[in-house]
Amino acid sequence: MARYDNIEEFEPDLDGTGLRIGIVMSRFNQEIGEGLLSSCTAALTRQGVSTSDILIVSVPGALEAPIALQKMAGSGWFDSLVVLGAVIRGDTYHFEVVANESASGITAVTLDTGVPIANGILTTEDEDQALARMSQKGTECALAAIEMANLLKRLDED
Ligand code: INI
Repeated sequence: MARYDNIEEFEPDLDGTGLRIGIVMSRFNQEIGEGLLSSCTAALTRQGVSTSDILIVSVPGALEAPIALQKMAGSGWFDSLVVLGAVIRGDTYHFEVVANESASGITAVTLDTGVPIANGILTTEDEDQALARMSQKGTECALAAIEMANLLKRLDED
């Protein structure tokens, strides 16, 4: 339903039929990664993405995610990518380095390649916060990946 008369608007399209989705999961804080992955894959298939059109790869930590995403984006096979993981504050400055560098690397890949990436790297104070957020964040990322793949296809067509 259009918001305004005489102004075209693309509605969010959450139909995952035919879309090819790549997922990169960080194994650091693996329990959180697995929780994110489970809600993400469930949401993708609920929206119509075929299991044979999903590829899951894992990396040691969030800092390794951007290069895996870059390779997958460059393959030309994926309509959208999702990155999942958790960076949990410890006692050292390393938290800031991992949280900030992984996020900026992920943004650089998506803008350099034009392939949408849903960023599901949680950055939390402790493990409980990450456990509380993982199910919703995995679902959100699946929906964001589908919506952005469809939006970019639509913008290419018109
Ligand atoms: N990687 C994460 O994914 N989460 C973290 O919380 C984390 N911390 O806290 O150190 C983390 N570090 C590992 C890092 O991503 C790299 O794997 C490592 O530095 C080797 O390059």
